[in-house]
Amino acid sequence: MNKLKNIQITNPIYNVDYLNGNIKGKSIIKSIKRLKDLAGIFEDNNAFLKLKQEEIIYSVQAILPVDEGVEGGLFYGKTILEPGKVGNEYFMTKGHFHKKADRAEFYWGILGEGVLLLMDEERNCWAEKMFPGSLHYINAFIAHRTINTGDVQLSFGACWPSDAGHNYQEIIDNGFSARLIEVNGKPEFVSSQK
Ligand code: M6P
Ligand code: ZN
Repeated sequence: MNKLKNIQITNPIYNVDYLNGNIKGKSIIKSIKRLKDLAGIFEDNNAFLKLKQEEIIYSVQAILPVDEGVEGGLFYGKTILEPGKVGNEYFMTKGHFHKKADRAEFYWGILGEGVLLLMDEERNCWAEKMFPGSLHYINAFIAHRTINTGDVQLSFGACWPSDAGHNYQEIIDNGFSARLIEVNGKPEFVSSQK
């Protein structure tokens, strides 16, 4: 047996705190979405305008080991979505199709409870429950949005191809065909005008 002295065991570049999903390591980017960044997403615009526009609705931490758009790499993210509502509609992410629409993604629940809203290109919607340990395979060609239905922050992880990109325009123009609102203290889907 020859000893290989030139192979070192090093610490990994990234770490995940398993209690809260926080990621640590080199060049992690953070982006914040305030209420004002979500104009046009919620149905009740009067209720929207009455809320503090600077309020943080969600923040994303992400590891981008390669440049966005590069084929073959992976991105890793963690999102914290605050609890709350605009009128009777729960706080949610903008949601998107992928720019390269044939790219898939994994989401998983870390803390809190919520709903993953999914929509195909024919605008058919369905939804999966999110909770600590839930795991969601989001197929290619499927738009995805997360919704916090609980009283505490919803944290979830994500992993997606580095060349997937985000197509927000379709959602800004036409929205999802279903909205999740609170009725008698419980989430219920209603059809969406936009
Ligand atoms: C996850 C990933 C990211 C996405 C983020 C927030 O972390 O899907 O790509 O940016 O959620 O969602 P959105 O881009 O729809 O605001
Ligand atoms: Zn995505």
